[in-house]
Amino acid sequence: MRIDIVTIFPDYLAPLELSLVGKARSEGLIEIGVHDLRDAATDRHRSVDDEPYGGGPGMVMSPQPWGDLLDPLVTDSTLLVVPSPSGRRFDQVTAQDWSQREHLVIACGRYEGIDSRVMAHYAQRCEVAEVGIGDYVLAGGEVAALVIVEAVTRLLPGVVGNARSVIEDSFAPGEMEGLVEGPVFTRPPVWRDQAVPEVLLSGNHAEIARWRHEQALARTQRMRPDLVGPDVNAPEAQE
Ligand code: 6GU
Repeated sequence: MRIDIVTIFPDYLAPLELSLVGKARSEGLIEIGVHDLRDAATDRHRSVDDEPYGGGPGMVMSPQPWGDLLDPLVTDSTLLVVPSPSGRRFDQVTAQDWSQREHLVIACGRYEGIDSRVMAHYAQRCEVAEVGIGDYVLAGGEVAALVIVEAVTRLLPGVVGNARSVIEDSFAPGEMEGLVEGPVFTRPPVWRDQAVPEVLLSGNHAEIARWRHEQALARTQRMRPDLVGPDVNAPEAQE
């Protein structure tokens, strides 16, 4: 897979040289290109934004630099990703889907966003997806691009050493589908008066799997009731 990222802050994407994504790049499991939008500006100030038509606060990113920079990057098999707080939510299912694509281009907007005609134009040439990463407002798409690249990269074959850790992730389809993960423990067996739950030391794998599922369900009910609906065993649900 190849991912091209377009931004006015290429340095913001330096973390993509580190850790899991950095290793996947050096092993040739993914190619990532970072492009400075200002390289496509035509005036001596390298401007990429202008005042919004119709008035209002802030600035809007001009279509010309976007068009000039994206034209040579986009093919009909590209998925053009536009991070935006007004996009549909980026989730694990989306990450799974995108990890099968051959080419993503991520267009990071700043200010009040990118002139809407850019998305309309490229929607005629390739698939375009506007996505947000949560219900809060960031200063630009770069952090979302980091999130998307990491979530997608770790799903590529050969990137995560233990394939089970990807399969058994929170939100991943399978046994724990729709649940967040429960608590985990490692040595020592007692730390500051707290013992590791007995069942995990029992060696009974069926019991352990059952316990983990119970814990995952309980934690999901507590932390993410939106994922499982109300707990019918909770005291306030009785009577
Ligand atoms: Cl993708 N961009 C910005 N600017 N803010 C966000 C977001 C994206 N997702 C949530 N908030």
